[in-house]
Amino acid sequence: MGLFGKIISKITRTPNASSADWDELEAALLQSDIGPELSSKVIKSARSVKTESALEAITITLSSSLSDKSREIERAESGPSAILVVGINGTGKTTSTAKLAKLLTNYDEKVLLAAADTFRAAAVDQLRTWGERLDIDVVHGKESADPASVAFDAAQQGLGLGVDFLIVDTAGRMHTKADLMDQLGKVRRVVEKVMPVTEVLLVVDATTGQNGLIQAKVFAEAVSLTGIILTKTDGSAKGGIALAIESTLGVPVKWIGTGEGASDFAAFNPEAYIKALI
Ligand SMILES: Nc1nc2c(ncn2[C@@H]2O[C@H](COP(=O)(O)OP(=O)(O)OP(=O)(O)O)[C@@H](O)[C@H]2O)c(=O)[nH]1
Ligand SMILES: [Mg+2]
Repeated sequence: MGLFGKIISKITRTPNASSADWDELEAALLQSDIGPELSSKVIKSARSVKTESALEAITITLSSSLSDKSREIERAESGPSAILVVGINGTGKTTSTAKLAKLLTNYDEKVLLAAADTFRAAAVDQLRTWGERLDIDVVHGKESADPASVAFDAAQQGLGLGVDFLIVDTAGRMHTKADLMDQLGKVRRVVEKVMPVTEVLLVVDATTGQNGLIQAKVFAEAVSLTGIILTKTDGSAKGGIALAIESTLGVPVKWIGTGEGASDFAAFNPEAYIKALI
């Protein structure tokens, strides 16, 4: 049974659910990280119908809060497309970059990776190790090079090589640091001189709960996000953050990370997700 399953089935079996029952449901909703706004919307819709229909009302409210944007990968009509992978520190950007590259190569797409996290030498090595493991080329620059210049070089090389996708791994940055957020805009602009940036993916760690929504809001303002990769869904996270982000910002969750391995990655399935929640 999902997170709210127990309390929902109690309510649907009781003709006159008590206010304590509704409070219990609201607490369960809040604990799932879907956020206070959506929680009260769900309670309102469930209370507006007969209790035996509460489950249906909740399912409808949750489903209609999902983004209606496509969850498919966006690509250029012809020629290569660039994907920027962004987010705060340690959310799983580099790992997700590798996982996405693997997924695309499984579909016979030609992929090139750019190590635009130039803050730490270890970051470049991490992506290069993935590249070797997956047999995918990685473009990198000198230590502490300008990330935009590495991304630009990679885009030019990608164009020359005739790749389908260039995936740019960027450094973790605090969403509160304006200069670092501006740097992302610059990375985007220089890549766009060479090829269209069709995806800007924000990597959100599911275990950070409601903070993920704040991150998404700030990143969405700085660089227009096209999708979310929700990582560490194999951990203790309740996962409601996916709904909180989708209902607030309309940015779709496109993939989820389910572990540390290259194949621990899946397309986000909204129906299965709602079912698991309730
Ligand atoms: N369990 C689990 N671990 C993950 C997942 N995705 C990433 N990780 C782990 O999270 C840690 C951080 O991953 P990175 O890919 O280095 O994160 P990052 O965002 O690139 O980090 P910085 O570049 O330092 O900002 C690593 O130990 C990964 O193995 C996931 O879906 N599930
Ligand atoms: Mg990284």
